[in-house]
Amino acid sequence: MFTKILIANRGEIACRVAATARRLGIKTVAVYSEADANALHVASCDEAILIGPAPAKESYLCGERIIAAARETGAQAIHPGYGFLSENAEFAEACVAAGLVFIGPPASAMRAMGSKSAAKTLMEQADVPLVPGYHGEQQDPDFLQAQADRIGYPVLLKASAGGGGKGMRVVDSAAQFKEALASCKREAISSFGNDQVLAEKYLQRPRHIEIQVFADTHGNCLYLFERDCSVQRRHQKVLEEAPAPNMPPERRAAMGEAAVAAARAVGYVGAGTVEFIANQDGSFYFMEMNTRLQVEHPVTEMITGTDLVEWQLRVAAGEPLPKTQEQLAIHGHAIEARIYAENPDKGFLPSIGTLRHLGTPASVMFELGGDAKAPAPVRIDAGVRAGDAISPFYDPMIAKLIVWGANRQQALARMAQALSQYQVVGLTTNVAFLKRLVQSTAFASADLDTGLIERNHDTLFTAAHAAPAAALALACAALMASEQAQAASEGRHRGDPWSSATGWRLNQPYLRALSFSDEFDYTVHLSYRADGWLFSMGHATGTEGSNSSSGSSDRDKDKNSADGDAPAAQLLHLSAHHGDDYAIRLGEQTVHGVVRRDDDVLHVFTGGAHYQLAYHDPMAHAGEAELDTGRLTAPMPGKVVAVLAAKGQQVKRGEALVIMEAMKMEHTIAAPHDGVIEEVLYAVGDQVADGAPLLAFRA
Ligand code: MV4
Repeated sequence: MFTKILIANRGEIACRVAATARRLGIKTVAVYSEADANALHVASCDEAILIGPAPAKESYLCGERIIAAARETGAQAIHPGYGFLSENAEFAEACVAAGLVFIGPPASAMRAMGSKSAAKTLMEQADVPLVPGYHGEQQDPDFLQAQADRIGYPVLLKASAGGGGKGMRVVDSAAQFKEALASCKREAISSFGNDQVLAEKYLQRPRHIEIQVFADTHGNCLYLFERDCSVQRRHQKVLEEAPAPNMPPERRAAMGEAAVAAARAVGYVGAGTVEFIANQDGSFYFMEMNTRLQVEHPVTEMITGTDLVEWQLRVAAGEPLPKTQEQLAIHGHAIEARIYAENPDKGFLPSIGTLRHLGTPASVMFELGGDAKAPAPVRIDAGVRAGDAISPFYDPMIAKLIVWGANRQQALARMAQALSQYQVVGLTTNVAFLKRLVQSTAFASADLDTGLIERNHDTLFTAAHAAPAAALALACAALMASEQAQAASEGRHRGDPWSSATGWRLNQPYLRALSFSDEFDYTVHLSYRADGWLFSMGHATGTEGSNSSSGSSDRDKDKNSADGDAPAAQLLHLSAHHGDDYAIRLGEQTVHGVVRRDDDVLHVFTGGAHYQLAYHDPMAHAGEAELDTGRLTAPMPGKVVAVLAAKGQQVKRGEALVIMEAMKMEHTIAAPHDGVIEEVLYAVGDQVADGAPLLAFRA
């Protein structure tokens, strides 16, 4: 076995490989770009070598620098992870030429699977089932049209050198063929520099089922069953699971044996995946082979109790496969969700920025040694931690969340629960989208095919909902707690309306209006009581499009109201809090949640949902404008909603005195400097004209 390996990758897969190496007592060398100097994968390895600037072309794709780093550090082998150089035959050869072991298949096997049409010819000879079609050299348009007519429409044209869905055209009828062929060839030449195409029968609702295979250098080759990766969007996998739902044992064996035949046909060694597309009736056809360890390998590890990176290292070191086909069995069900920094409501646009806060369900990094009988229910493979940035240079994946259950139903429930416990502040993520997806009828009932997301678009991409009272109450509780803590630390007691230790000394109820917004505007009124706060919420009002708050009609208000009619006031009581964890009572409800403040935004995680409530702090804004002028007048015509000061009271500079509501916004009038209130000129509920003096104040 090796004593030191270099990991030619970054992010979660570099950390994943390092974890197994560490367990096996193998030293690790990380390589990193300038953007990754403080990355988790660098910290996960024993040594680290800087290989270049942030762009992957100048660092992670720079084979020469990586090989030099391996030689410099005395590493004996290079693990390429996935992506980057993992399927680059020249790099694999260069490693060998430099006296290093490439932890992956021989270059010849990568090349044999590199061209779609050449691979199909090999597969045909090995009796691996192929979609009815034509994958030969002849490219004359009339000849290809005759082939398409023979196959029968709809026909799918694919660029021979393509992959990942690029350079594909569906042809519905003979009349459309020539035009589609020309367009497919144009895309093929511009994307891959090669305009050869192949034609196949187009399958209407296919499933993507792939088989994990493993081969060693002693002539052994086996399969570790299948993964169903049908849930994709634009050829990006979103959810992966193992085993495939509704797979009869005979078909599993037939697909496994076909995959092993495919691997043997190209002299495969190491971890590989043979992709099939399957019809709903179960018939399956070879698509392509991925000559690397795949992103979704953990679901296979969980159901088979194996560590596939350990297998890769053993095979690369010349050892035989650790198990035989007969020793492998499926135990339970595993599902993986890819957690991405992206915005599902904006076409899955990557979200770049810093992970300000990361809360995760209890989990392990991966199965140590692999106890097949008792896998951890939740595994997280992550390459970033709180404080790290998601940069525009690399894939914006935050983590892979993998759950195991005794059966699919249990795995599904655990996935929904784990997603509910995944809390990210600082970046937009697909967590809520994933949760809707795993809870959708289509996914829950295993009605899987590659069109699942598009077909269920309306339920998966839902219109924004107004935050419930409980979320706003948590936000208020957090604000109160933090203001109180701040007052206590500053030794302020008097004149601090939030210091409930002293309570409000006057004979009038102490009222405060707080405003928040997300896609909606919220106003919460709190009035101080000995046993808590009386909490009442106005209507939530939409702020977008036809729900614009300015001029919104009563009908609009009803439509967007959080709870129908404005709910009656309820007693809000902060029961306990530990850090960001809050327990409150709101009326009869007991509510628990996490509230993280990120500048002006309160992130409230409760009931499995994430609310991002911008808090419009009156002290931060309204007060400032008044400070200079010293005016204590109404900034515009409106209504007094709170009077926070009383005649004769001494107040400090910046202290809120009166809150007005005008144009659906709250305006706080604050003390321009320390002084005494001589007279309060208006009461709660009074209408005030623009410019009217509100208080008489003496410095
Ligand atoms: C197909 C197909 C239907 N019929 N071939 C897309 C990427 C490439 N690897 C193969 N792909 C497909 N080939 C025939 N004859 C449908 C797809 C396809 C697909 C396949 C797997 C996973 C997701 C997909 C999404 C759209 C289309």
